[in-house]
Amino acid sequence: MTTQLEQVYEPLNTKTAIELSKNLQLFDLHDELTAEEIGDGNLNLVFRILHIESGNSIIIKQALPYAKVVGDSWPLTLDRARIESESLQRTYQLVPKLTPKVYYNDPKLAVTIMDDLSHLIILRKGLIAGHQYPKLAKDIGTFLAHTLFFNSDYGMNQQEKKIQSSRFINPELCKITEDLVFTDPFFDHDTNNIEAELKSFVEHVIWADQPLKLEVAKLKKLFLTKAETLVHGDLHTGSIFVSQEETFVIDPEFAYYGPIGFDIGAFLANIILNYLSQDAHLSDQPQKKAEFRQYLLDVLTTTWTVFEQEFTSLWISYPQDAFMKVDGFLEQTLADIWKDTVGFAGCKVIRRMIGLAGVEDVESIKDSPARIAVKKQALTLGKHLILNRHELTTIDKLVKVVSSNA
Ligand code: SR1
Ligand code: MG
Repeated sequence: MTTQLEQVYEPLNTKTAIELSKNLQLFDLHDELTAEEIGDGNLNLVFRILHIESGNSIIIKQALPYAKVVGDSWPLTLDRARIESESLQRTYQLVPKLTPKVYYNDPKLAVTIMDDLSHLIILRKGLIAGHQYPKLAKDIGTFLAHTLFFNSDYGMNQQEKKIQSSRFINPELCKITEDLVFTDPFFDHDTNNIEAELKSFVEHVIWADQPLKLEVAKLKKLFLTKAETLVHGDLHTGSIFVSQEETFVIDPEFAYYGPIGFDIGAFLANIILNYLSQDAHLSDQPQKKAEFRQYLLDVLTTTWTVFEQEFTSLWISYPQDAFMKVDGFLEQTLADIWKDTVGFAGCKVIRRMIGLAGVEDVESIKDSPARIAVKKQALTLGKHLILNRHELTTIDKLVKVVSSNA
């Protein structure tokens, strides 16, 4: 399908976004449409196109050639839009109920057109408001098991996996993660964003700790080298839409071939950060705080448990390698995934407290001493996860550490 706009890249506006959707015959030429730019992330434009009469709507997402969060001084590849589109389409093959359908993508325009999910809420916002989502943990556990298994050498033809992995070489977005998650927060780097009251704590507890740095170096090496599966690459609670009935994972522009534990660790870390933040958000409602925090702990447990059960069942049903029937190999693989998960979760917790991009869960705490207290707890906990990941061998042990640190 050709469009008038596809030859030259230029950022869309509400008018050209409507034109594009009509040129693509996603709506009729004479339909009365509205367009709204609703992107609140760090990197892209997101337009919601609505046909007022029928209520039908679509999302047009367009990558900008720079990081929106910083400005045009930080150029960023448009190829991430292609990677996001292809990742969404692959994921839709595996878990169609948990990922939006892509209707069109144009690598030159850096555009992906997909289902509009704006009847749902971004999980981070729902959790900050103290809402519980009964299907969330089972859905995310299932999402993780199916996507991480079927894109790996365990669940995909091993030659096809090599070919597929070549389409997900994502050096610029990986570099953002290498810097902002694994490197910069552990040194006095100018990308960090540290509140004045926290600076000396960070100097002593994070930057001066050489054993911590050694463990982070090992985790960064895993991120750099362990090309196990196609990961989402940025699976925080801002990348998930939810309601009481539905769960959808969006935004895989950081997708690449990396360690299985990376996505799991990212999700658990963001649940942990919300858990810690509720100390402040629900400080005047102790009963609700206890109930909501128990819900979040259950999310941690159920997510991992469902992942482990599903991954095991897929391993038994669809083995791609003769060694997968050897006693002990599954158990060893799961133990390695879990250990990586805990370490990555620790890095993700720390980066959100002192790195370039914070999280609303914590930044929205208005009371400054309460916010600093949560950040200190998070830094202490993140460090504990990294240093003790070899001993924190079960989800129950992790949950105990989270609940006893807060
Ligand atoms: C410059 S991008 C900052 C962060 O936003 C994304 O969601 C990723 O987490 C990235 O590290
Ligand atoms: Mg994102």
